[in-house]
Amino acid sequence: MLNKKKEFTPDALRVFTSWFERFSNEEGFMLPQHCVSFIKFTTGSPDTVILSTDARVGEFFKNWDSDADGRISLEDFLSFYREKSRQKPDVVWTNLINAKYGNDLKPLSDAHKADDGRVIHDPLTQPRAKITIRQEFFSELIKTMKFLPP
Ligand SMILES: [Ca+2]
Repeated sequence: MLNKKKEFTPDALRVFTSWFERFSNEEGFMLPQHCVSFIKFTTGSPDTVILSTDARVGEFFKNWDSDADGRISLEDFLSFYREKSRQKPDVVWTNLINAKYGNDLKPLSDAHKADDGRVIHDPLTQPRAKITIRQEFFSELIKTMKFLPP
C-alpha cells in the first residue's frame, strides 16, 4: 500500500479516496453518520446496528479530525490510512478484505461493482473530487463562470 517513501501507491490512494467519496457528504466531509456506514463497510457487517454515538466513531473523530470542527476531511481520512498502513498494515488489510478487495487492491467482484451505481470507479477523475481537493480548481471554475454568456 505504501512505497519506500511511505507514501500511498496509486492503487491504494485510489481505493481510500473512493471510500472517502462514498462515505462523505456533497461538501466533501465525513460526518458521524457517514463514519457509521464506513465502519459497517470496513467490518463487513452492513446489518449491524451502530449508533453515531458509538465509541469507535468518537475515537475516530478525536484522533483524526485535525481542526476539531466535527468533520473529517479527505486529508484527515488519508492521514488515518497512511498511519495505519505504516503501523498496523494487518488491520488495513482486514478492512480491505471485509470491503471485498483482493490482494491487487481491486474489488473482488466486478459484476457486483457494475451493479452498484454509487461506486465511482476512479474518483480522482471526477470533477467534484478535483474541485473539492484543490482550492485553485474551484477558484478557476468561478472565474470561468464569470466569462460565460448568461
Ligand atoms: Ca475537520
